[in-house]
Formats: sequence, C-alpha cells, structure tokens
Amino acid sequence: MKLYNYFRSSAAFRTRIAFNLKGVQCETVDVDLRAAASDQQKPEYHAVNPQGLVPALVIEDTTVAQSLAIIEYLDEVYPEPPLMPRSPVNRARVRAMALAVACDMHPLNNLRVLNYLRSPLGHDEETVNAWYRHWIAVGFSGLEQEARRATGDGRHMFGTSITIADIYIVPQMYNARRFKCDLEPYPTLRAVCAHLEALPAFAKAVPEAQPNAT
Ligand SMILES: N[C@@H](CCC(=O)N[C@@H](CS)C(=O)NCC(=O)O)C(=O)O
Repeated sequence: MKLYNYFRSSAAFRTRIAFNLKGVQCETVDVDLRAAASDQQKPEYHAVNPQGLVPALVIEDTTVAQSLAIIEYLDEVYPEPPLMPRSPVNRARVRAMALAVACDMHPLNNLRVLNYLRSPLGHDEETVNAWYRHWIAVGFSGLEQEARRATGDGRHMFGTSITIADIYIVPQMYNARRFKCDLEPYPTLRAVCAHLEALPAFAKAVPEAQPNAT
C-alpha cells in the first residue's frame, strides 16, 4: 500500500492516526500542496487521484480517495483495535460525528476554498480568517453538545474507547488552534483532544512529527 500524503493536510493526518492505531506500516509519497509546488494539480497526481486532493491510498492497482473510505477500509482489513462500536445505532452515531467534520466543516475551510476567497474573489487575510473561524465555531458548537451526550469518560468523543469520531476531531482541533479560533466554548472537545493528543498513535501523526515537515 502507498499513501499519498502531505504533512500539513488534516485529512491525511486522520489516515496517519488510523495507520498508527492499527500498527500498520505504509509507504508514503509526498504531495506538496504549497502554492509553489501545487503537486495536487499536476497530471501525474491526477492519474493517481482525479479528485486532486490528499490523501489517496493505492492498494495494488486501485486508488481509494477520501479519508473516511481509507479509514473504514483499514478497519475492515485490520479489525484490531476496532475503530467503530459494535451496535448499528452506535456505529451510525460515531459516523455522524466524523461526518460533521468531514462533510460540514472541513470542506468549507479547505485550502482551495480559502484560496478561492483570496483570488479571484479578492478577500483579504482578515476576512479569510473570519470565514475560517466562523465555520469552526458553527461546527464545534454542535459537536460540543453531541460529545457531551456521547462521551463515556470525558476523554473520547463516544463511549470510553477510540473511534473514528476521535480520529476526526483531533486534526480539526489542531487546525482550529493554528487559525487562532476561540476554543473556550468547547471544554468537552478540548478535554477529549488533550487526552488523545498525548497517545503515541496521535502524537506520531501530527504535522510537525512528519519527516518532510518544514
Ligand atoms: N473529503 C476529503 C478531503 C480531502 C482534502 O480536502 N484534502 C486537502 C488537504 S486537507 C487537499 O488535498 N487540498 C488541496 C487543495 O485544496 O488544493 C477527505 O476526507 O479525504
């Protein structure tokens, strides 16, 4: 397997956490998203992933895009430790929390969206940052309520063990800090992340721990 990865990508960060939790080694290929390189827009990368986004996982001669598809694939092929609860209703609740990040928050604040706000739309950095912080606040407000109801110990988004919901909240929290969002209103999310970030599988996946981090 080969993971197309970028150290600062929060979607790739999710897959790195999952690989670490499963204890599975994977070859990685860097896709430099910085403007000067923009590797994600090059034909060579589109031949691998026509969506032009990272991560992408190549399994033999097949590419799987989308972090959730990659993580669920890993969970099916390497079942231990499980990243989803057993019961269908609990699985649905965990998936819903992960999707709140993946579908409702992250796409609004993705690099290409922020770049489009800058050019051609002509917004300055202050406006772009205000946009970013607004969508973090909207998403985190809902997730804070959900996590309060679903956590079993104040250290996990759902129940008392690591699930996909935990894998999604940590990179989003990392980015929210990077963009200096106000995190005071989300004590449950902060406590969950503080616990998870200290675990080796999460700590080894952070952008600054990657070999190509600059
Ligand atoms: N829904 C996708 C999102 C992938 C995505 O947006 N990746 C970002 C990095 S976090 C990217 O490749 N951005 C490149 C760009 O915006 O041009 C997933 O979960 O994998």
